[in-house]
Amino acid sequence: MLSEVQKSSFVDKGYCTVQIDLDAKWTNWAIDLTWSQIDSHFDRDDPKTWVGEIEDDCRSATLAKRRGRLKFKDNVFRHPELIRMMYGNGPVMSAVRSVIGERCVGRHATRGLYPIFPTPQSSDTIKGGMDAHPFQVNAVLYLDDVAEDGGAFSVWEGSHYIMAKAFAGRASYKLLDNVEALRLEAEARCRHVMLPGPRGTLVLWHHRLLHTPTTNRTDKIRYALLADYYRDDWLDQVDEPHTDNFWEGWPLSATPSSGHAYEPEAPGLTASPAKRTRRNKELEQASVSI
Ligand SMILES: O=C(O)CCC(=O)C(=O)O
Repeated sequence: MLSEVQKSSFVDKGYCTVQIDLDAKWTNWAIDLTWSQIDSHFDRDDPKTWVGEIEDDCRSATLAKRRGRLKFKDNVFRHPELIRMMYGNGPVMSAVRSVIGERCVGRHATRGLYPIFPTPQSSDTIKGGMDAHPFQVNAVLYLDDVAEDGGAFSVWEGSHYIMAKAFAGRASYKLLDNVEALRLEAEARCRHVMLPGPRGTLVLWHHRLLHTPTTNRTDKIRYALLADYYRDDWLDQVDEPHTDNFWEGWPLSATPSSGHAYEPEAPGLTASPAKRTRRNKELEQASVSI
C-alpha cells in the first residue's frame, strides 16, 4: 500500500519509489540468471573483458555503442521465479494496486533483466524515450544498490501530462507523428531526475512518462528486473479517446493542492540542442534524492 505522499508523487510527477524488502538469496539468483545470458567472452570476474561486440535480445553491437545497456527477454522473461518476484510479491502488488486499482492482474511474463555495464566514456547527451506497447504502469526493481551515476533509471517529472498527447487515446500504444515535438517540449519544461536507490528500490512510473536509463560511470554493473502492469480490461480500452479527466479509470485523482510538476508554457521557451546539453550536464552533476 502506498502512502499519500507516494500517490501524490505518482499523480503530479508520474512516478514514485517504494522500498521492497527483498531476500538477497533471490536478488543474487536473478543476478546469476542475468550472467547466464551474457556472452561467454565477458568474464564476470574480470571487468577488462567487458568490451567489444555483445548480443542481447534486441541486437548485436559493441558495448560502447549501446552505452552499456543490455536487455535479456526471450530466455528469462517467463521464468517462474521472476514472475513470482514481480507478480507474486505482496508488497510489490499492493504498491502497484494503489495506483492501478484492484483490477490490476498478475501476468505470465516480465519485461526481463536489464543490466547496464559501465561505459564511463559515453557522451553526456540524454534523450528521453517512450514505449510503444500496452501497459499502464512499469516497475523497475533494482537487484543491487544503484548509485546516481551507476546507470540509474531517470524520468522527466510531470511529462506524462505532455507526452499523453503523443497517443490517440488513453490506452492506445501507437506513437503519433507529434512525438518528437512533444519530447522536446517535455525535456524543456520538465525537471529531469535520476532515481538511484539501494537494492530493492522499486520505481513505479506512469506509461506516458518520458524516461531513459542513464550511463553507468561507476565500476559496478547496474542490475534491474522490469515488469509491466495493467488492469484486466486495459486492452479493451485501446480505442477509447482521451477525456477531460486524465485519471479516468485510475483510483487516483489530481487534488486541488496538486500542481503539474512542469514549468508553465512560456513564450520563447525553447529547447535548443546546446541548451539541452548544458542542462543535462548540470542535471547529471546535481544530487537528487529519492
Ligand atoms: O533499464 C532501464 O533503466 C529502463 C529501460 C527502459 O527505459 C525501457 O526499456 O523502456
